[in-house]
Amino acid sequence: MPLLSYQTAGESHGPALIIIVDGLPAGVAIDKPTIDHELQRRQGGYGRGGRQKIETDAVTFLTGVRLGRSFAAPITMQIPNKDSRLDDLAKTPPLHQPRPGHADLAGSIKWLTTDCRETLERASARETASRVAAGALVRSLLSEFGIDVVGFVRAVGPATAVVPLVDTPLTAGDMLDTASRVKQLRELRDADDLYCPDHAAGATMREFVRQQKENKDTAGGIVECHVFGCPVGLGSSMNGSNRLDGKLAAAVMCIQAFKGVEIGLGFETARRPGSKVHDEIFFDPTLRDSPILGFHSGSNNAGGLEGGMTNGMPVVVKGAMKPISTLGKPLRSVDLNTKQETQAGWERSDISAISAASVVMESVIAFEIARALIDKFAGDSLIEMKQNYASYLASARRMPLVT
Ligand code: EPS
Repeated sequence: MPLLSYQTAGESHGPALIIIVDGLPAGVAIDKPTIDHELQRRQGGYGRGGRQKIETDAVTFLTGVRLGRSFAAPITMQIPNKDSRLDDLAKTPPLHQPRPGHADLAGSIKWLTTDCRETLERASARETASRVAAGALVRSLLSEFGIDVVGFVRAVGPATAVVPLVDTPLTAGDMLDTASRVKQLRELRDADDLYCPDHAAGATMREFVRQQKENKDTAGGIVECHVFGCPVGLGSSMNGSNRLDGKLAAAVMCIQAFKGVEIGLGFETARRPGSKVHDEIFFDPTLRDSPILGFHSGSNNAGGLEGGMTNGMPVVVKGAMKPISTLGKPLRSVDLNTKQETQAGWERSDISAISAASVVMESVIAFEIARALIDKFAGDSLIEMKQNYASYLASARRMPLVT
């Protein structure tokens, strides 16, 4: 049985983006409206450039779906590019002036060409539409196990959002009903065109982005993602490569323009004494039948991950996105043909894509969690996975087990 994986293909200005997802068990509902909705969210947000006015991203399924469900075959999705012009040299000319911060210089040298176009077509954040499609596809598997993922913009420029719904530690009782919390968080986020649930902070963020536009500059920011409902024990501490925190960090760091990732309290853990970092453990017998099996904690500094495994608390991941590297007032660079000082090339771009980045991060995290879920409860079909899940929880509740 293959582990869950995905592969993307397609250039920013080629005919289409292609996504192949392999390893989804049989019987998972294919929710095209959710996938298309997430693609549209990725296209939105304050500070986006002209490309998003051209495209209306939506998937077409080419393989692996029958009567609205998976049947364990590889699933191929296609997203057409309306702005397709890869071979049109008049509209898509060679670019010889690498943009500082972009893949242009390293890629051109790596692939032995002075035309940065070939690197940038694939390095472009247009590719993130594919990752959003892959992540949105597996959300219907996660929802079968009561797992939900929600991402939002935490900080831009001088503003940092205050979000009591996730900043206040969840009580044991809260852990039983995270659905209403997720719903409220989504509503607050979706009411803001920067995808920030704290609307006062969102207004300051917008003003910062607007100023960058005026200055012909760009903005980055911090995005945050919470995963509710993970059972205890996804991931493993047996080998570094099986640790879920490492996999999540890799997935986030692989997003275009991301420069940092934190889990839970992250870098702040390094500054505090142990007693102010580690989450104490309590047991409440009335919660024994819940997915957290009765164990809970008054804080979540670990961000739901200890020893590379989920511990039942929400998984919390933050990612730092640098400012977009195509500047309206270009930085200095060197012409790859003449080696003379020049200005960096200019391509149509965004002032800020931080809102889109929150959707992309949510998607890659959803995919990693789905992969870990399939690793733990492996089955060829959803029915088998659910039986394995129920049997695991039943055994965990019966502990200490007599063998
Ligand atoms: C993007 C598509 C790109 C850029 C942007 C994000 O489209 P185009 O190059 O045709 O304008 O707008 O990509 C970058 C910022 C980048 O550095 O590549 C998208 O769909 O998200």
